[in-house]
Amino acid sequence: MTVETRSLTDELTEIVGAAHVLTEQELISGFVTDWTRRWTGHTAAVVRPANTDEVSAVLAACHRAGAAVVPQGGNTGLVGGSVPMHGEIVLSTVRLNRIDRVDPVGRTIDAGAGVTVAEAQRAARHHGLDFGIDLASRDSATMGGIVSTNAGGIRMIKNGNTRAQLLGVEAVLADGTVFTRWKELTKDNVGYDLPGLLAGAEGTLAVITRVRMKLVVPPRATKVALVGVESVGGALEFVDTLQRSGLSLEAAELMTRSGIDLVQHHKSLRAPFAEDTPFALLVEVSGQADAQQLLLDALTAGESVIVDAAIEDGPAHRLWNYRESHTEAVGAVSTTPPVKLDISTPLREIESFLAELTVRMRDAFPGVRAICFGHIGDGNIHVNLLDVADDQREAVTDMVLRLVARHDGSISAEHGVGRAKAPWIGLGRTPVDLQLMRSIRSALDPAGILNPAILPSNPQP
Ligand code: 2HG
Ligand code: ZN
Repeated sequence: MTVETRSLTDELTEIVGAAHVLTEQELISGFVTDWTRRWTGHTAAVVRPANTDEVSAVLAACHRAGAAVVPQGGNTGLVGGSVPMHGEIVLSTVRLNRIDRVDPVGRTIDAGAGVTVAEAQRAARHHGLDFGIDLASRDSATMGGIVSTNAGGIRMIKNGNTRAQLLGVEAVLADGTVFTRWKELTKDNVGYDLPGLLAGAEGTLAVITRVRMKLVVPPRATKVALVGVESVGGALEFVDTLQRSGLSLEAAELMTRSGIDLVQHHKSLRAPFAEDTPFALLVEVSGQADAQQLLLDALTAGESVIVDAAIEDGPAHRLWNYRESHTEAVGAVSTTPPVKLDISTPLREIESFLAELTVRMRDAFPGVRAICFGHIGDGNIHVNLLDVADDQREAVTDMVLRLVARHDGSISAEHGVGRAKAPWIGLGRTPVDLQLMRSIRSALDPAGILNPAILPSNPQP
């Protein structure tokens, strides 16, 4: 440890207390490795401030010392955006875990950045409402984390992304200045949308400490159908049929036979269908009292593309389990940390993208297994590549992301850029766009101490 680091650690200890500056290896190991175990960094200290004032003092101290800082929520990110790869101080939001208020009239929730998505959901449900974002990592993912990555999740098709839920934000700039825009207005056009700018900034512009988010009225009842289809085109056709049927589409998720097989074995589940189909679509719908009938009508109308279907009343955990266990099963089964490429394409391109991907993978990387699944209604596919040798990671990522770009897609749909995609950011944004991002960044953090290794650093064309 250097002399400067030691004195910074002392200063941080004065601010948050000795119990909340972690320096010992066994205490910090969970903060320096990401969920996928692909990214492991190192740090002199993990700091856990209890409130905004402490976050401000911590950042001011780091700023004075010229020490870089990586903010971290539940550490469930999948692009290595919240691990200290270059020895940055880790600022954990775990203690910013208070829900200050749920307003059932204005339908808003005020929550600390470290409140988990599941806690926000529970608080909202207590008032007959719900939080509009849901994702498999709900028990660990935090409000600050989902805002910072602008997470999408399984309800995005109904409620929009995290940015769309965000009304107000309290955040601390790199030098310790506290920025607050704390309105509960859905219409408020006074100048730039700064909360919206912080959403998706991946902790590079400020550390979010509190958020005011919209809540939604939940559907009174839902039906879930797991539908076996022959093709991606068939799945999209059925989604379209549902959207035109008078039902409200709550979720639309695509899986492949190989993904379902993997989950089935990993979780010891029964096969969902009597007959094997190359793709499965999980849909959740809500509607009036006749939702069951409308769903059956839609399934009948979709007969030409549907091979088999199972229907259950929501929440239908049994059916959702096939979809929600994909990440865990992939992580457990792959012999190497999976290469996780969260991408999106226009709906018209999904089928050709996946077909081309299959052929290219087979030809160029025969030992690599590709498991693709995701939020098909949003054009968002999670390309998970298993058993990728270390010396193949870059080449396979490059191949997939270039293919995405050729299909008019985005190299990051909902997980962020992080470290995993940083070298390819030029595939998604023009040089002028990147320059504007850099200007914004240096306006807010001229010394470049907030998560300096990401967004937008050194793109390769
Ligand atoms: C999901 O949709 C998450 O389940 C994780 O975004 C996706 O593991 C993944 O690639
Ligand atoms: Zn997802």
